Amino acid sequence: MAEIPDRNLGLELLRVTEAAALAASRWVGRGQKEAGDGAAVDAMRLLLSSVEMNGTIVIGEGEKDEAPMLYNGESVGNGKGHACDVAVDPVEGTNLLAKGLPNSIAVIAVAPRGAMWDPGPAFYMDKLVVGPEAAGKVDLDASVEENLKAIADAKGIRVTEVTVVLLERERNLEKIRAIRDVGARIRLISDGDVAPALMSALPDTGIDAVMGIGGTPEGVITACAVLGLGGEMQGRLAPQSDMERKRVLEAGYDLDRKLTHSELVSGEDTFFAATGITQGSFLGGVRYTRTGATTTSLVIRSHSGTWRRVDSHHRWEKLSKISAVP
Ligand code: VTB
Ligand code: MG
Ligand code: MG
Repeated sequence: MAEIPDRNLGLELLRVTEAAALAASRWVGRGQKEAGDGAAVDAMRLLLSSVEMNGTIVIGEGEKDEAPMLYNGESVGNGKGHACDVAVDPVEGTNLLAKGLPNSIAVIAVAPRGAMWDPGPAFYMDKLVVGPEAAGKVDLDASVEENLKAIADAKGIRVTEVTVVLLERERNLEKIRAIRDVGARIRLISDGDVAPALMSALPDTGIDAVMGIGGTPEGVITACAVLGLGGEMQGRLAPQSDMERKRVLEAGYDLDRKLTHSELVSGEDTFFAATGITQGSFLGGVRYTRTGATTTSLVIRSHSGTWRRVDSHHRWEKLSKISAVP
């Protein structure tokens, strides 16, 4: 007899990121990133309380003692069921939100307790993210040229046809130059390297890789998605100040260690959900209609390898009768 299919927690997490995106969408382009972030955090917390899990935030908004802010160590979920680690970024790309620029997303990832690598005081990480075709063929320690060639070979395109996304930062200039030397194409972004990382691991998005130094928490969140999508991510801590370096070393982290996505999140039971806030290239942004709003989301479950794009239609009138969101 066939086994009874188990639950896909990701489908419940989808409601969490949808609520965060709907709340944040009120702040698109209004120049107030804290207000937008705050709205998303509140919505996320509220919806998380309905999810059946015994979760602990391991990647959150930092240890903010005062307001209930999804701080590290906070318990989330209804307390029942399996113990799990939870990583959130209620608004990944608060500057993008404040300026109304593309690709800000609300994102959450859940894995069994202890499965997520703890970024501790490490803010910055050098990253390399590719999709399933190039998985196993790239190496953070190889030259940019070798990696670009490997990606091109794996995808059956020319190296000049490969498109890489990087954060436009001084710290990434050397890599940008190296990519240009090889003749590959670049998309520079001002913020938000999770959305393009998702795109590099999904088919037919026009993005082949994400490279360069971005956030460590975002790196762990990305690893959860990449694991489920069958892509590959590698990272290495890259502190950007003496203070960060000192704190990271004191906390016992190894700056030379190359971390694979399976080290950033171990095991095979990870859930990931993301919803577009501002209009993005893969996930559409929140759009208002006469009766409510629409959202576009991505849900990934690593155990089955299933990923879904979900278009949702929200109706204010009905929602207001059954919950405080939006
Ligand atoms: C990185 C990146 C994020 O913030 O953390 C960046 O991974 C912070 O880098 O996606 P800077 O200090 O150089 O701005 C994001 O862009 C948004 O959280
Ligand atoms: Mg972020
Ligand atoms: Mg954020």
